[in-house]
Amino acid sequence: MKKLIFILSLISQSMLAQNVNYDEAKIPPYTLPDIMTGVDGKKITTTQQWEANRPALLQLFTENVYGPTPAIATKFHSKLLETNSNALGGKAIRKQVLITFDDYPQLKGINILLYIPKNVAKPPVFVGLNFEGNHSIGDDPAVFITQNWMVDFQKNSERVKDNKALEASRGKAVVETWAAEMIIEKGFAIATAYYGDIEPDHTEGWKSGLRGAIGMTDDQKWSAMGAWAWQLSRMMDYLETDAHINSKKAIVVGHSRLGKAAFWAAAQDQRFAAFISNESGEGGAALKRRWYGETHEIINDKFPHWFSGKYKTYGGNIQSLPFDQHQLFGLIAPRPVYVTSAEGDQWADPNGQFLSLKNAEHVFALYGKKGLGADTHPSLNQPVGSHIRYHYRTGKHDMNAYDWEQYLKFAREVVSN
Ligand code: GTR
Repeated sequence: MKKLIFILSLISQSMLAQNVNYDEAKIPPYTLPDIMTGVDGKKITTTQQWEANRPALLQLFTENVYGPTPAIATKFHSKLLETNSNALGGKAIRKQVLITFDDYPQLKGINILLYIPKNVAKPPVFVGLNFEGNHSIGDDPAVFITQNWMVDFQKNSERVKDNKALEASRGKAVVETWAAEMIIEKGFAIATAYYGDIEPDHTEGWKSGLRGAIGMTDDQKWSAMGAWAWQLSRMMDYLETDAHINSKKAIVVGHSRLGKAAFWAAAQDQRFAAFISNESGEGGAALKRRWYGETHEIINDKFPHWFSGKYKTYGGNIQSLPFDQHQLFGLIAPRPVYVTSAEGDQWADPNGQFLSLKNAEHVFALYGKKGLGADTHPSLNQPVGSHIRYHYRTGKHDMNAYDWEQYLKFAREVVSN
């Protein structure tokens, strides 16, 4: 009988999970794993104990979500392909740097576009991947147009044809905004690269991307998210060599799926000084156990290449996941974190993103860092918190100028500490 009830509850859980819920009152009760209990089951009360727990917790996410990052033994080279000291109306230095890998000539490399403010010595930098190519983030005519495979996000054949970007797509990114002028004006640099440089974002993309190049034959062992996070760390390797940049103040930022990738990069790579999650949602900032918006089942069904095989085994039984996303924030502590949601993006579960960061407060508190200063989800356009911050803005699923205004305020505090 007990077994039957258990099976029935699994079936009903998995039926729920295929549907999308937008009603807070319908969310079945759930219990989050206690963030202050280590993977070994022992209570954590000190920073030393938290840090001792860190590798095992990282390993839990590695094994269950992204797959282990393979040891990629190859030499990287960075080459300055183009530079100009009068970019963005004379306010910035532009650099286009290509990182190549000795053993994988089939990968065209990572093309980093940098804008560096001229009036600041060694400025801090925002690092992030973009969806539609470096040339799409602004109308700068000198930025190279990516030749790599691209998702036709806009369904506009004048901009992207046969999954290749055309000149007409210059400055026409609609998926996210990179407010380059505003960022430069405030004394920050930008380093961005196209995520398709490392793996084309489709189910077979792994074959022609990094995973295929290093000889992987099982696409479920490591994941596209793992590969894109790896790309961010290679960008960081480059930044450490660039005398124009303060790589100790590198803030990794990402929107949506690229927010999910940036989250994993920030958790693994402690060289990133802070993390900004722009509407990263399911598989990103949002709590996995909440049945609201996109579900575990839907994301893995639609994007089977984003996460590793083990992750999929939790389909229909998400309560058995040995962690939840608040613990991924714990892995970033004590570094500052900013999480955002939008009214028009219920798919990403705004309250689930808020609660996830909220439930990580205990770890930040160990380091004497203040929490969000709010127990419940804030109203529209009312950012809360300081060292860890959250906002819920009007508008749709996007990274827009309002977001950047807030990020710049946050970043100023990050760099002054
Ligand atoms: C959606 C996906 C989300 C989010 C988004 C995006 O289709 O369901 O998880 O990642 O794409 O990247 O814009």
